[in-house]
Amino acid sequence: MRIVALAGGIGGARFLRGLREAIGPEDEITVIGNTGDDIHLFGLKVCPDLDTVMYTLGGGIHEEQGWGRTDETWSIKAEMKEYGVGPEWFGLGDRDFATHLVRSQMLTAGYTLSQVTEALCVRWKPGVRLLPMSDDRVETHVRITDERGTRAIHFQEYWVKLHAAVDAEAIVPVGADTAKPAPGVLEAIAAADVILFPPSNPVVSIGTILAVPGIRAAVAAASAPVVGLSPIIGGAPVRGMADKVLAAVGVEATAEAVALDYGSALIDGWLVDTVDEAAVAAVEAGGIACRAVPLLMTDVAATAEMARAALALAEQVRG
Ligand code: FO1
Repeated sequence: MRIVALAGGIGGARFLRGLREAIGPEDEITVIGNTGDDIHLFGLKVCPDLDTVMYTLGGGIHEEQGWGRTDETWSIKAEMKEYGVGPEWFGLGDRDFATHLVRSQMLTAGYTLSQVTEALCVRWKPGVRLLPMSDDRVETHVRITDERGTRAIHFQEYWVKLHAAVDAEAIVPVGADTAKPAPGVLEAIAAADVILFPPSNPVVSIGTILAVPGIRAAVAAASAPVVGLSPIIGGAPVRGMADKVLAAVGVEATAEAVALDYGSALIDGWLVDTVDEAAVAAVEAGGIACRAVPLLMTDVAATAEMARAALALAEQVRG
């Protein structure tokens, strides 16, 4: 079975670890990773979501934090601070710096982001084929209004520095409109037996991937069933601040609203948590098959169970 998953950072990566556990040896997973969170810092290209997937599946992730490297040290950052060079609010550790040096060196030498990602994965062996959504530069910006007025800031500044404490007025994946899907992305979608939307952020992760021209249409036209898992449980994001960015696009932070916003033209099935069982009828009324199952990724075994439920629902909607 050929499984394609669209993934953001921490939630997506943890789900993929369960999915990898749930499948058989003959099954293969292609991950289309969000690169809208990418940022250029310290002269380096940082790809938080690709790295979070790669480190999580490759065993190098800082488990509690969910991003960055395990057993990290912070000498480079401290040295940069001595030079007065920031930003201080973004945590790039020494081990992580090495990844970014390799990536940036290869990009400068003319390799594409897809080629660089493949090269980095030679070390990490994530057990999936990890593709960036695009080799072109896309960076999500957030429009806010604060004491300094109305302005657009990079998503990482909004998320990490401001902790999404200010209302997001608009979310713009800058560059997405002219970006092309990376090599292999549309082919993987067309050849898939199942397409999964992990419990990633529907706006700034899955939404950004779908904003790359051609990807949304390819998913909608795919012969494979498309099944998503709700990142919202009991009216709140399981982690992160998805409610803030959902508000910016006028979608309520409920399991049902997120499903209906994707819509039956895009997804065939949707899993909600058991606490949201009451949402099942409304989702099904919107033409999307829906089941309520436990959706808390408490450990790999529980996450694998979620993945099995998603694959089972895909089988059911396939008919
Ligand atoms: N998240 C934070 O909350 N604080 C950080 O300082 C931070 C640094 C960071 C460095 C590398 C990386 O790959 C991820 C990092 N993240 C950090 C996570 C990241 O900001 C977001 O969680 C994702 O972009 C959203 O998916």
